[in-house]
Amino acid sequence: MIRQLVRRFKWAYSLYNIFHRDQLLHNVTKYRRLGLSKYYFSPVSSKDFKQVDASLKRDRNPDLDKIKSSEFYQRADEQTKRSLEKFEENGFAIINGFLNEPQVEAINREIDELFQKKLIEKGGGGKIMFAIHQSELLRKTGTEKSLIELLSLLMDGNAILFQSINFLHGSEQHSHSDSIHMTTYPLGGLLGLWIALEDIHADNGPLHYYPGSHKLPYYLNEDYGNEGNFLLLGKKDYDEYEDFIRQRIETLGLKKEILCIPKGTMMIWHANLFHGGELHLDKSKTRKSVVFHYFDESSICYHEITQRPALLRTGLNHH
Ligand SMILES: O=C(O)CCC(=O)C(=O)O
Repeated sequence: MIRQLVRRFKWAYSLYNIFHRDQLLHNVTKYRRLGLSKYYFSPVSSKDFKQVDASLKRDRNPDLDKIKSSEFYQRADEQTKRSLEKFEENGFAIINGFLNEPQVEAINREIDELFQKKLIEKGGGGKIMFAIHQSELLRKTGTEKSLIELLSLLMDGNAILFQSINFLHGSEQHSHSDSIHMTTYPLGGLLGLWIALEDIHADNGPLHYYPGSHKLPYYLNEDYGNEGNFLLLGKKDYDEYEDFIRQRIETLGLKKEILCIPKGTMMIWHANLFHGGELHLDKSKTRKSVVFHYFDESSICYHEITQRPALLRTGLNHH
């Protein structure tokens, strides 16, 4: 009981934030611009933005003409072009042959080597977090100029690489929107990008997603009774968020699609697209993949559930 309360005491995270001042200071001018009186170390959640003056709110409007004249689009095959054109409508785009076979193999080799040298490791849920800090190849892949230009246009902002997650096996993660984990103000300032690092079949834990689900409201703390109060975080477990999303999917009769794709193919998803991992049925197989998450540089980014501002490391995005 006491442990629970201590874990929910949201100001405890502020101490952690104080030790990461450099990665959080950028928020202060953003808070000021919106008329919010917050310190760089303060908790932040969607509730804080309800008080923002309506005239300061901004929508995101990706410009299809600019997307079509981007270098990335111009280079893409016809199927990929059609998919990019439908990003607004579907909430995702599938990019054929984003990496070729030697590029995929080189990344897999580098990941193996980093593992052997114990420079990266598997954490909870089999996730290998932030290999971009160790792997130059991954970092370069995720920050390639024409890709960043495309992502910036898709999010109508300035995309910066924030995080990578490598998987060797299917995540089996329940359906969710990334906006509960990496929320932004204004909403929609995030993109997920998923690259198959080997062929993905029905039995090695493919990704699933719900086309069009990004148009639903952004379901945040308030929607599943997890807002908490001035001192404490909400008391709901993450399972309850997942149950809430499952119920929305059932009630709305959303249709799931499953992403079986050859290695090197990439999917880009919208900040609010419901997605997750199918069961990894054949455990004798691996499912190598990498996810990159990008934030819009001018947005405020935070973790809605724990109300922690996201730590943004500089330097990643320049090479
Ligand atoms: O790779 C997967 O199976 C799911 C990944 C995912 O849902 C995420 O990174 O948000």
